Amino acid sequence: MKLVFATNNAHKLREVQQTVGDRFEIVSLRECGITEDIPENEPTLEGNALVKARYIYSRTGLSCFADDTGLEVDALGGEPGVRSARYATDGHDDEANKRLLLERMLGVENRNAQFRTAMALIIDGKEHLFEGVVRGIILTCERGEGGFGYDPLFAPEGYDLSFSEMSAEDKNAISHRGRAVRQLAEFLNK
Ligand code: ITT
Repeated sequence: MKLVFATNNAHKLREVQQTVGDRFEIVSLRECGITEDIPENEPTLEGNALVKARYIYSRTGLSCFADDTGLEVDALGGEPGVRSARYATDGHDDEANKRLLLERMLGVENRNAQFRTAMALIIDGKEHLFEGVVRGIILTCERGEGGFGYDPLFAPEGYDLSFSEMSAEDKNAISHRGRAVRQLAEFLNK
């Protein structure tokens, strides 16, 4: 089964393909000829995921899904949350985002946080929402080389490793996106 995933983020594509296995062929935006940026201006992760999925469905008529992910830090009242990609600048500057997060967390004792993914699926014209959450802590400095985004600064609960220090398989097994995608795959397999 062919499914469009509304992203061009190669890391996300790899993670999702790995999670759903061979039964589903995941197609990126670029592969279906969509090159423009899809606006992500909604106030919630769910809103952004739905807007992206609706956009792709109206453009292609193909079954599709979209995610929006945020890092929600308890001591920052859930920030950067839906603004995670644009935390430090309007662009999409991972290095600046991580720097700003470390700055805001300087001297903060409560380092609890979570990654949350909202995933919207449109199939046969019907909309479905899934959510995946992983709790953890914000580290005091970057650790590891793998992954992407905020991964070097996040250690999942019960592990003494950052997401960047884990293998892709181990991250997928417990991550926000892994959890949301497995729910989506279970739904499609029914
Ligand atoms: P698309 O919108 O093209 O899918 P994106 O990288 O903008 O790609 P999001 O809007 O979902 O993806 O991500 C919001 C921010 O959170 C952005 O800074 C990402 O780098 C970061 N992020 C998303 N998933 C992550 C993960 O699994 N680990 C670490 N950071 C992540």
